[in-house]
Amino acid sequence: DPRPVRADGILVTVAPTGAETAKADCPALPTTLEELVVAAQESQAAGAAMVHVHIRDDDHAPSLDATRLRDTVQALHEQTDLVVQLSTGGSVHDPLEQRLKVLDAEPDSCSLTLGTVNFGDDVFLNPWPFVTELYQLAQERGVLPEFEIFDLGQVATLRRLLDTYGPPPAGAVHCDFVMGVPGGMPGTAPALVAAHAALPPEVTSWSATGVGRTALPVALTTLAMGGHLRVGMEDTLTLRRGVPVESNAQLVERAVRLAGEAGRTPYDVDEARTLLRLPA
Ligand code: KMH
Ligand code: ZN
Repeated sequence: DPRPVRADGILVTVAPTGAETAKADCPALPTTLEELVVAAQESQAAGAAMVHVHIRDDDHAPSLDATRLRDTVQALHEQTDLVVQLSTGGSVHDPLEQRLKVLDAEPDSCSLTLGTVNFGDDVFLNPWPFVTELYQLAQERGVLPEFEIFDLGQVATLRRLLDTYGPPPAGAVHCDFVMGVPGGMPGTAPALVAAHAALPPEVTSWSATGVGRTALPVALTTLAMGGHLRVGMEDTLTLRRGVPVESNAQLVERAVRLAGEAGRTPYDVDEARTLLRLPA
């Protein structure tokens, strides 16, 4: 049976880097391992309990290098207490085979996007056979999948996935709505209400994030609905019009402040592990 978790808590996930922003355009973006560890430590101190990780190579370009991924997971485990989630989405240019190999780095959790979606001028490819292979791999390896939902139809794919392959390894069905991507669902209150209403009953927890200028409306709607929050420079580079984000911790601090006004305080890492049914 799942352990109980505090009802007035909130899971804050930080997504510090992503694959879309160039270091040259945003020097504050953590692209080296050292910068990532500092961002993760500061984010944990500010109230984050999980980190969603994309790594970069020596030229600050997105990478899925196996050794680098392993070293990153190890460094984050040694130097923070955060739940470490590796992105299997990578960048829109990463081949599917390489995205499956991400699990070899033995993260606590991996992202698992439930379908293909236009992504600006590009396509973020997640065909059904890839989704099922990644899901079965996560089940075999005991890695917690975080189901990423970019569009309403992807909720139906979660239904099909659970019906066909059964529940995730430890039973937690954790979803994250990524809203406001050009090509996906808009980052608006009505879109979040509709997507949330369509979730299967097996879902045990959910968070949401809005990219770009939708960050704040999505966060406020999520708090009103009792969901959890993902924030970070992967999704948001300005605090408000004309005010650049200086650090990931700044976005975590804002999320914690808003959650506090809604009567909720951040889960520490032990509580987050309870919520996500990960080993203590
Ligand atoms: N970079 C996007 C193409 C994920 O991390 O799983 C995909 C993405 C989702 O960021
Ligand atoms: Zn990502």
